[in-house]
Amino acid sequence: MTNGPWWKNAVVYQIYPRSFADSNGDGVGDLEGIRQRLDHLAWLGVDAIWISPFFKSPMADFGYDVSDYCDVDPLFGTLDDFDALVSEAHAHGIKVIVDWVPNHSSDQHAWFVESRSSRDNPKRDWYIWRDPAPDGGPPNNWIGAFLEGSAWTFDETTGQYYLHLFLPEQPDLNWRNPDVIEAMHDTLRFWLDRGVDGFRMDVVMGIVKRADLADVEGGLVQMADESRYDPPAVHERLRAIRTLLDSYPGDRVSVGEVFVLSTARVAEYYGNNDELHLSFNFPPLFAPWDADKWRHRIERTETELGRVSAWPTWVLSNHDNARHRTRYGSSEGRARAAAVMLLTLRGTTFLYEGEELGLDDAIVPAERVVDPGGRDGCRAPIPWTADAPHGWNGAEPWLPFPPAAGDRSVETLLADEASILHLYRHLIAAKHASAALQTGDLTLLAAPDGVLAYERVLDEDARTVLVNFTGEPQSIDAQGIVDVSSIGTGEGEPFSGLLAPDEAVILS
Ligand code: TEU
Repeated sequence: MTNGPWWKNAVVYQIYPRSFADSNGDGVGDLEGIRQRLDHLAWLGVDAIWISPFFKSPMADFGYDVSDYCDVDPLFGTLDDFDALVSEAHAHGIKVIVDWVPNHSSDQHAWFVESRSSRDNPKRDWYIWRDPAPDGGPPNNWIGAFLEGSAWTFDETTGQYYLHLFLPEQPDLNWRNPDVIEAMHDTLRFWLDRGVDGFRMDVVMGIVKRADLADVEGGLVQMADESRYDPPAVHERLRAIRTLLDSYPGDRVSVGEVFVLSTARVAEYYGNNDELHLSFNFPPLFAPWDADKWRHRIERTETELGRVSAWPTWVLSNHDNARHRTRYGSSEGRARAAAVMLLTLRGTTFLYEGEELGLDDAIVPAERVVDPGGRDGCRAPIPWTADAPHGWNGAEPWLPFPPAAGDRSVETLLADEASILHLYRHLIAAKHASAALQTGDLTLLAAPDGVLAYERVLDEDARTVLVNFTGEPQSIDAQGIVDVSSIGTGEGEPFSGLLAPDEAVILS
């Protein structure tokens, strides 16, 4: 309804394909499973799906270790399945965003197999190889994510170390090598030519490392610390990627996983409207459920991104962090209030599969732990039906179900008009129906302690949003008709001036 590229007003739904829907009964979700659930996603009202990696992979990092950027792993299906998914998604009015992992490949990728075969192999310089330090140890003090050991692994055959910011099975590509840049651009073209609408770009702020590979401070928090990277060189790579994307018709979008914990720094990666179209902004995701903290995060986002006219994104959960319901004390009331806030903040909304069911993290017993990064809980399978095995017919799913899987299944919540699933649907529809909620300015309003209040305005269209972060009733001086209440009371009536515990409302 409003002008501008589609992604500005979009609600994007992240699918972690292993855990979404399993069509062939092997206990792992697949592309055909996603295709079969498109009607449901269209009913929910999402504009786009972002699918976490489904490319060929030995699965050391469950797909974030890619051994062929231009093929589908047999676990998830085939390229034909992907083409069918894209065309049916488009027929449902749903765009498709795929996950691009440019920082590193799998150690099983043909490029790395060649690179490690000899020091003079033509692909040697496609990865980052260095001699040992004088004491024989790693070339610097960088730490790799997840295992928390050195980011360097020694290769016996050629007597050098290779760099991996993540697992040893995820060697970092050398983005200073023009052949690597060209080969990675080709992988973008491959999916663009197949009709994808954009890319989520994995750890994209780190693709070029500082030239001197010097020691840095900070140990385990290194991932979010740009001192290991070369930001000016990264910006240059991002401008080339933007030019490539913009050369295709139809507003293909990039959303960067810019894992830096300062919104001012995140803003840099939008460039001068010539780098990323969108970037995740993680400081709000890491904020606790606290009205003051959220007010501060919203202020920072408005100011810092506003400075460079960058369009914000909002996300509360993903496949790397405990689900927000769990983080906020496993409270359904808070999960509902958070949904009202998420869908009414100024920017593109990102949902993570299962948050619309109010899922908590699964409790994963030691013998079923599979992720070296400790992220299994938020990756539990989606319960589709009330009765076990919840639509996962066949093999036991690769991870245990989340708590109360039957009560929070799609089937159970669909049948209950008051459920959180229906609330998400109402909220998505409310966003789509209001120009103010889509592109209107956001102004924070005065509110009692524990309450967050803001207004969204575009021309004649205005909405007021009130979020009670406390477990107590709160009175607040605000006028309007209740459009949506997180607890479903008083809708269509004038606002009473009283918010129930954990209640959030949209007033028009
Ligand atoms: O994540 C990168 C990353 O920095 C996060 O894993 C971060 O360390 C974590 O969120 C801390 O809470 C991306 C992917 O999202 C992740 O799944 C991959 O494992 C990783 O890159 C490597 O590809």
